[in-house]
Amino acid sequence: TRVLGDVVFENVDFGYTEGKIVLHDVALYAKPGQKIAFVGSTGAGKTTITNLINRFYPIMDGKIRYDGININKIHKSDLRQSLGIVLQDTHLFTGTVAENIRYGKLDATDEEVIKAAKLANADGFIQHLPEGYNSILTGDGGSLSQGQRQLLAIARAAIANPPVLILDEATSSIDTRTEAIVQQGMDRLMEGRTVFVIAHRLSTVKNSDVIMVLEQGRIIEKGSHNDLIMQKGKYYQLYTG
Ligand code: TTP
Ligand code: MG
Repeated sequence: TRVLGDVVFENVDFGYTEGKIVLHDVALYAKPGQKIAFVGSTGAGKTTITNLINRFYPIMDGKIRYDGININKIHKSDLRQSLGIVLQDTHLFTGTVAENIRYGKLDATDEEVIKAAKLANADGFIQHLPEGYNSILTGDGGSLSQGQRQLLAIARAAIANPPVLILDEATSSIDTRTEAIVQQGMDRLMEGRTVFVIAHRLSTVKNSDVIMVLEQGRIIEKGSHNDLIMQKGKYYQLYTG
């Protein structure tokens, strides 16, 4: 059974090693379909929170629940099916474009592969490759641009159709036209899912339902863009910076 996408953290404490706590008393409530953005300086704990949503590590104190169920009681395969991840650097393997997309759902049909690629805005560039969907990519995807690799990552996440999505936005600059294409694919991917995004683009942050500002492992502010601007705290400083 897949989760619906209701995710809760209650008073979560966590450290990678005994005696060094990196997240303190983190509380978080995401309703199905909500978009939650994490912002904060380097080392604040953004990636660590997404690691815990993935249950990559056991927490030290507190509770994490999916649809009210303790994360530790959810079957590993159910959790894996419920979560999609799009990271800054997509791992592509040596194989065809179709195989690289199908990695998100191994039994997907050709039609599903094309549908996911279209949703991701990847279909256009794929059609222009010499062998289309059968073109062979090398392991590092070296023959593709960074933007094209991102579009394949979006297609790969879309084909799995997960209720919960974790995004780590790229910081590196791609040209404006490509960025708009990637953004449109991302927007379509996020539609109807609970999304946790480590946000670097201001447009993403502004459009999130809840923005969580992290500092040294603590959530120091949370609210909508307008709430936080009115509050004139850390977010306001970052935004007007
Ligand atoms: P992160 O969670 O990696 O901080 P961040 O994602 O906010 O930073 P960045 O913007 O640079 O990506 O780190 C929080 C703390 O945890 C920091 O002290 C480093 C430490 N840490 C580990 O010890 N092991 C790990 O695997 C990770 C990811 C972080
Ligand atoms: Mg990080």
